Amino acid sequence: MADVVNTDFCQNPIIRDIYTADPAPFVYGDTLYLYTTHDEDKLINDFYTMFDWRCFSTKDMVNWTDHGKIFSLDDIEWADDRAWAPQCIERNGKFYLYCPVHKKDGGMAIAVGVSDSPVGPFKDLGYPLVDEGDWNDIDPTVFIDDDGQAYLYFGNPELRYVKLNEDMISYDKEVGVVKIPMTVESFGKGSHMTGTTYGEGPWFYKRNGLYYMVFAAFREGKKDESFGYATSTGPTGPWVYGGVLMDEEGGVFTNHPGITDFKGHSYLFYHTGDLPGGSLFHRSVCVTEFFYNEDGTINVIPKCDGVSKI
Ligand code: FUB
Repeated sequence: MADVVNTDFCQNPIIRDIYTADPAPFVYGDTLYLYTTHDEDKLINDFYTMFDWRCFSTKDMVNWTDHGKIFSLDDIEWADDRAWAPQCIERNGKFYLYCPVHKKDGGMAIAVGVSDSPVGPFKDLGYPLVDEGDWNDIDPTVFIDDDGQAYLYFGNPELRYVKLNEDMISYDKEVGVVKIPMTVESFGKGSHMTGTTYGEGPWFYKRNGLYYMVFAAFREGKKDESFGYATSTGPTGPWVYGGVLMDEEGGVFTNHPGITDFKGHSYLFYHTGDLPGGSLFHRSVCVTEFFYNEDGTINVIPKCDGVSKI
């Protein structure tokens, strides 16, 4: 955990005793819960070595509680690897943690853990929620609109979504998996496989009537991920590219955005290689406060030392 407690400042990286990545904030009541992935110290095959998901919480952005391992590959009988970027949401008193995993029979798919508490324990459905049989099914981001319709967006290199049913553990099979048109107008001209900047790690939310899609981006001529964003007047697009949200500041190949408002402040969570021993496979979660322009646009957000107590 943060080695600075009971002061007025939360120093980045927030979590300092293990490597964490892919931050997913979730505000419930007076508490901000932060779900993360966990980069193991010891690598297998010199690749992402990630077996479980972690949760931390705070009421003031400075004092953090470590809730430990709240869901893991051991809880998902049909998965064997890659406990990757999750997101949690609540509906009707139940908490749903959407998690990409590698299936025992190959390919990536999206699992759902269900719990009565935001800090788990989460119980797997017993089968994947989204399983298209390809490698695109990663990095789920979930959102419930004002009319009650829930959406789960996900994907690398394509952004896709499903309309979740009220139960949050199934989706509208008639609509199916919808592929968002990967155009330069929506995601900017970039160097990822679709020719746009959109890479992975989408983060979907709505603010003041505008829908935001923030994502990890590949810009032309850059080797590491930055963040970009697009906006829309509807939950399913059309998306209009808004520009760069954060430059290639992580110092490692990946980055992953998580955004929330909390007690009157707007926060962007991201990850870097800034802890001692940091690397592409040993990342650490950070946070910065940021501000919206009056028209809803967001200027480029710089990486920072940390945030103040609220
Ligand atoms: O952490 C594993 C993968 O790397 C995530 O799913 C991606 O978003 C990237 O951060």
